[in-house]
Amino acid sequence: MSPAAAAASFPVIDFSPFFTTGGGENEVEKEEVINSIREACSDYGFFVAVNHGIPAEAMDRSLEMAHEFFDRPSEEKLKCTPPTSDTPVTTGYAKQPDHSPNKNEYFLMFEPASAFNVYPTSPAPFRGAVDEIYGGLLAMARLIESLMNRCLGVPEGLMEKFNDDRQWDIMTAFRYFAAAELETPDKKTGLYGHKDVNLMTLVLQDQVGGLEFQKDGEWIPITPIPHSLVVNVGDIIQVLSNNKFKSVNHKVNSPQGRDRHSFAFAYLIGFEKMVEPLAEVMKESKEEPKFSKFRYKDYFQLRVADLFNPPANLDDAVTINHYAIPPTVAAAAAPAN
Ligand SMILES: O=C(O)CCC(=O)C(=O)O
Repeated sequence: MSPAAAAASFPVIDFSPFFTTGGGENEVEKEEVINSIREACSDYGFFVAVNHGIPAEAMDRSLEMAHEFFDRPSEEKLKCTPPTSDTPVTTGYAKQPDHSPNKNEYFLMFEPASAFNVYPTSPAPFRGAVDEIYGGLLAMARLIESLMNRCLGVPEGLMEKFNDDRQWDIMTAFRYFAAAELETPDKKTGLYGHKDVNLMTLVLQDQVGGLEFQKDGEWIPITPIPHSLVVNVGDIIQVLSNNKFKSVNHKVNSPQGRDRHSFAFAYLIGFEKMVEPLAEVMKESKEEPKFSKFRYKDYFQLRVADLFNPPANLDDAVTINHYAIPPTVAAAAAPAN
């Protein structure tokens, strides 16, 4: 789908002003991008980024490598698991267990320098390709974070300073299995509806489709735009922004006829960080805090437990509302001006 046609269904933001040189005119265009991000993050909780500076060839190469890796026999893929797992999530290859509502297999890694990563030895160019795309996605996440900082009108660099630990960002390559025509609807969930337990997620997807975001109760299919990135707000930005930006429910439907491949980059914060609405955001908007303070690690662990052992009723899964302050209590807790 072309960016212009897609823009009728969901926000598409052109980042080229940040990747081309220009005079004062460029500053005006950059400001327009920032306004579009502000609108998209508050109205939709997501947007699609085009002309974002990650080379198209690097995106194609990483998807191609993921394709080749997942096509290898199971015994070979299963060699790609760490000897022990003392990390917040386990790196390497895994397939969702049969009882899981999620019908996919995946390869997960931390930053390329992490000693916890376990890469396959074949295809040989796999490591170079995924390390390269990791670098591109991280750079883009950092740019978007700095722009969100501006959107929120808080002092320059505040979010970047708060979010200064990069060791646990997670990139996952997914293969979603094609569903057979006659399978029951519960077998057609590539990834069940969820909001992300992070600051934001950046997704690079192939042209198969299946990713959907919810807005006002309706599911919006994100028809793939070649070489675009899908960016969504996660729970932590929702808390830091005191509900100005919304973490968004999304899911992946199992594709028909052929498998779907994607890379999802989860931009996290340090696990020991205490999270609460930024004082500067509340000062700016003169609002009361809408969430109580919590340690990121505690929330992350609750969410990961649900992910690997989903409750029988998925509506019972833990969400960020676990920490929401009911409006009447919030009003009473507000600092006196
Ligand atoms: O693979 C995708 O397109 C989406 C992945 C996703 O929803 C996630 O990582 O939270």
